[in-house]
Amino acid sequence: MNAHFPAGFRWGSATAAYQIEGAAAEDGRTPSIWDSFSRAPGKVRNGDTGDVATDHYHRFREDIALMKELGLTDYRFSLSWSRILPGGRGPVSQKGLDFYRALADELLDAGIRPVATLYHWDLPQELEDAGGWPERATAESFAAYAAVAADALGDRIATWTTLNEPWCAAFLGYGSGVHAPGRADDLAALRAAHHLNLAHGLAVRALRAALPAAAELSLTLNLHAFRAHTDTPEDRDAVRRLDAVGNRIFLDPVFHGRLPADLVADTAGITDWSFVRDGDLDTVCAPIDALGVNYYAPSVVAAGTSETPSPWPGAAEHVRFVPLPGPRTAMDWPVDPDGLYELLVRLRDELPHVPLLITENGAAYDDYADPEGDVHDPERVGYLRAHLAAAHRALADGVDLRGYFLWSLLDNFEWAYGYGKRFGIVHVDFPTGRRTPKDSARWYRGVIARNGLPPR
Ligand code: IFM
Repeated sequence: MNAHFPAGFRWGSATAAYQIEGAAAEDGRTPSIWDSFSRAPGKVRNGDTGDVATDHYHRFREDIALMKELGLTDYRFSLSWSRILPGGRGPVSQKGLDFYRALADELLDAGIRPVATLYHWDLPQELEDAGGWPERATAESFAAYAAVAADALGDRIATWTTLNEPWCAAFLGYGSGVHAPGRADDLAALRAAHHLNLAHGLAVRALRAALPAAAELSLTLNLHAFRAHTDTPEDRDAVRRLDAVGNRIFLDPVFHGRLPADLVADTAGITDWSFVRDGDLDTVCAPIDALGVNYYAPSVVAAGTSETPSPWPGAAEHVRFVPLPGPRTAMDWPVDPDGLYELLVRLRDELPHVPLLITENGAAYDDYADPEGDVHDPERVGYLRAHLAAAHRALADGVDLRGYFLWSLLDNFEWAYGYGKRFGIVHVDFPTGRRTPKDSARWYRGVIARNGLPPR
């Protein structure tokens, strides 16, 4: 197959601050909800925390050298809010800003475009103590933080993402409680979703005011690829419900300035949505330059009932998830590249004028360094090849896809799974911090060098 990508296609990899930086209490950084959650007994496997993680805070130069070796054109990372604004608001930490300045400079020197995400789940604990994302004030604080970051870094960083996967922040953080801050409250989750949308819109306004006109602004969503188990009206309605609370709860406000009417009806037993104020939805739908899509696996759904507490308010009592047959990753997620194609084509049809980036895609496997110090990960290479082929098929079918960011550069802190799940194309020996590129890193380097898939 002659799968070449368009000239200028962006080849990146992605990480997030809490998952890699470490230096949790250094240079003025204050705790985030993940520092607290990972210390709460039983919340994260093995009691792992991000205190040290991959120690990227001290090793970023070595990591950027690895990125340069790979030939990355772009590197997607997130800023730690409480490293820049200890406590989430108020005085700025110069040392925090200096770290990201140095990181961006090193990237630019290596010829790699920095792509900064403002929020990848690490809400400053003080803001959670004041109510967190269910409260409107958090969205306002986020806009102030966005302005600070843009003022300080806008001369070096041209590509900005407001939020990463607000669905997870709202529904895993406040709905099922399996992520920080660990609250299980349907109303809080729906309020959080709206305030995350509002935070995005307010931040877009703040970024536009502070950044040069050419700056590229985006939002990253983990859009769900749902398939009905059968073609019955009941199973199709299960998809509709999940699509409302999983996808359209973000897509409709951000791109159309409205709440999905069926979502409002489905959740009427939980809320009347009166926390959405006049003008909010206009703020949320401020124009952006690209949509980031994170994709790992699809879900097959049928009419039924899900376990509670569930991250699907208004849908959980009406849907059940049907396991997909076939290969699975170490996360027990199915390997199904067609889901990526389906999602991209849907977005082509629904948002024809919005350029797309795949801002995360990748797989965890049980990798280990063999006695020669090599890490052979043929399953990951297979996963990546199949998903890039699906992305290429989408391009051929008219999807305006501008780039691909592999998750992840390094093995890292995989949230509630701690260090037990390895997504990196570079192996990290956590006790020593030693980095070893896996076979998949060499394979990805080949993809980037030829701007296409190598022969098998
Ligand atoms: O590690 C996470 C990342 O932080 C957000 N998207 C999914 C990845 C794998 O679970």
